[in-house]
Formats: sequence, C-alpha cells, structure tokens
Amino acid sequence: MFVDLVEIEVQSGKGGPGCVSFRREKYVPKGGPDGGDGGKGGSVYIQVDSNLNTLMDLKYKRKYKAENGEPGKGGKKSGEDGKDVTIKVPPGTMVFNAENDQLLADLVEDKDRYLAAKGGIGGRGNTHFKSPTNQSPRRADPGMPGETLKLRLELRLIADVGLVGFPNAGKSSLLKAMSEAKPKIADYPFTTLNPNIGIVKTADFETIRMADIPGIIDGASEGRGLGLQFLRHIERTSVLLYILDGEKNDFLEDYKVLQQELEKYNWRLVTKPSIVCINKIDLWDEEMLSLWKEQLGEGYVFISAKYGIGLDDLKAAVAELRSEHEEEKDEFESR
Ligand SMILES: Nc1nc2c(ncn2[C@@H]2O[C@H](COP(=O)(O)OP(=O)(O)OP(=O)(O)O)[C@@H](O)[C@H]2O)c(=O)[nH]1
Ligand SMILES: [Mg+2]
Repeated sequence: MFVDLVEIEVQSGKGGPGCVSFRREKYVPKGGPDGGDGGKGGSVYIQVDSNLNTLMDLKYKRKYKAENGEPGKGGKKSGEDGKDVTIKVPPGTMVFNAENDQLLADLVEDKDRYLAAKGGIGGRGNTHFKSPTNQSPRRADPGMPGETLKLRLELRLIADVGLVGFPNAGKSSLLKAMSEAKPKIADYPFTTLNPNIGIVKTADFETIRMADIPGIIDGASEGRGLGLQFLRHIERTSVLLYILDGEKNDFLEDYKVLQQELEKYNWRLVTKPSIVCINKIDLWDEEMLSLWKEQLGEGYVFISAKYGIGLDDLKAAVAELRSEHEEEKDEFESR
C-alpha cells in the first residue's frame, strides 16, 4: 500500500538522575562522594532510506519513544545512555509540526537525518558537588525531561518530470517505454492507483526521474475520480509532460480540463515548463497525422508509447527543457 501522509508522535527519553553515593572502603569510615552521572535520554531521529518509497510503515506504528537514561551509580559510574530511535522514511519526506504547520525538515538525500526529539541530559552525580565547605554533598541533579511532539510527515516524491493526463491516456505505458519501471497497464481507467517513478536515461547519459501519477478527470478538484491528492508528487518537478489520448477526437478538450484542474490545486503548476504529447498515433493514418501536425505546430510531440514511435524525440525534448529549467525547481516547492 502506498501512503504519503501520516501523523506520528515522537518522544525522547528522560535523562537519568545523578547518584548520591559515598565511597566505602575498609578502615575509611566516611569516604568521599562517588555518585556517578545519569545517562542521557535517547533521541528520536527521522532519516532517509532510499530503498523506501512510501510512509506505509508509519501508518501502523504511530508512537515512537526513545529510552530513558539510566540513573548514575556508586563508584563514579555513569548510567547507561538511553537508546535512540531512528524512523526510516523515503526520500522526499517533509516533516511538519502538526500543531502549527511549521516545516521542520525537508529530507531529500539518502541518509539525510533530522533530530526530531532530543533526549534529556543526565543529572550530575554528587561527586560534582564536593566543595571545601561540603565534603559530603548529598545533592545530585535530576535528569532533564525528554520532549514530546506531534509531527505530520508528507511525502512528495522527488522527480524531474511529472506525467499528467486523463485515465487511460497512456501515462504508465510511456513510463514503461522510457524507463526500466514496470507499472501496471490496462485498458480501463484508474489502473494506476499510486505514483510510480522511473529513471529515464538520455542520449547524453544523464538520468531523469519521471513520475507517473493516477489519472485526472474533469471535477477532480471536487474529489471526482481519485481527486487531486497525488498532485503533490509533481509539485517539485521542473517539467510537466501532458499526455493526451489520440484515440479520442476531443483530446485538446482534455488538455484544457487538465490545466483547469491543476490550476485549482496550485496555480504554479500551470506555469511550469511543459511539453504536450499526443499518444496513440499508431491508430492514425498518415493524413490525419500530417493534418494535426500542421494545425498544432511547435510544442506538441506525437508519439505512440505502445509501439515506441517518437520516443527519442520526446526524450530529447524533455532533457533539453529539464536542463533549461532545473534551477527553477525549488521555487515551486512550496505553495
Ligand atoms: N494503440 C495504443 N494503445 C496504447 C498506447 N499507449 C497506451 N495504450 C493503451 O491504452 C490503455 C491505457 O494505458 P495505460 O498506460 O495504462 O494508461 P494510463 O494513462 O496510465 O491510465 P491510468 O493509470 O488509468 O490513469 C492500455 O490498454 C494501453 O495498452 C499507444 O501508444 N497506442
Ligand atoms: Mg497508469
């Protein structure tokens, strides 16, 4: 199951209390203080694991608590530190404070790590309180408390190019044809229920991450179909690839609807650099193809994902547009 939004609670451990203790040796009736410090409370970290692509595991386990530090001991021995807890998340996970919506971390690269709740420090044992006037201090510090936070984690897949189209237009077919990804393809709408990512290799040995998301229909912004919930995954892309279904006579109408729906979700999406491709041209005859080419002109690419027609040109066009606009990617990240 694909999950891209969860709320969790994290709690770091308390520091262990410092110890009050005195040295006991034969023939030394009253030894000096030897109470050790309390151990540090464990912290809770959130860390990227690039093998993951969903927040599913967090859906089933909502609370994460690190261990408390152990109390200090006699003989100047410190208590053990509490164990940390590390929550693994996929690349592209954004961490928000669930209470005030503040963005706390945007975890993108593998191993990126965020300290979500810091463990309390351990209390000092009574050895620290010995002074010329007090050789037998009975004082030690308590450990510091841990912290508890409610967090919202939102996954926005990291991709360079996002595929947008009506159900059945051939988005997954295109992803399959251009990359090593193996998404499900079928002749009914809403075959794709979760985003897929594929790595496209260009002629210049560059790699482009392409995201295929569930289809969008008229009224998606009002919740029709699968709604617009998956658009968050293409918010970070630098380029959008609209895919229109050449089997339909009114495919240009679909293009308008797609833009309207995207705009309702986030107007910035429609200002992104984009390429429009018309798919399934294998179903057209030569005459129809040249008529449409003439009518639409520049900016439209004619392809057949299923039979591999026009894909090299499309790949080149995507690569060029991506390299022109890569630096703008970040500007679109927040709404
Ligand atoms: N003739 C022809 N059929 C195609 C082409 N590309 C895709 N199809 C067919 O169109 C149907 C839908 O393809 P998908 O790739 O699953 O479409 P999708 O846009 O991912 O659909 P959803 O996941 O439902 O949004 C399948 O039956 C494909 O075989 C093409 O270039 N030519
Ligand atoms: Mg699909």
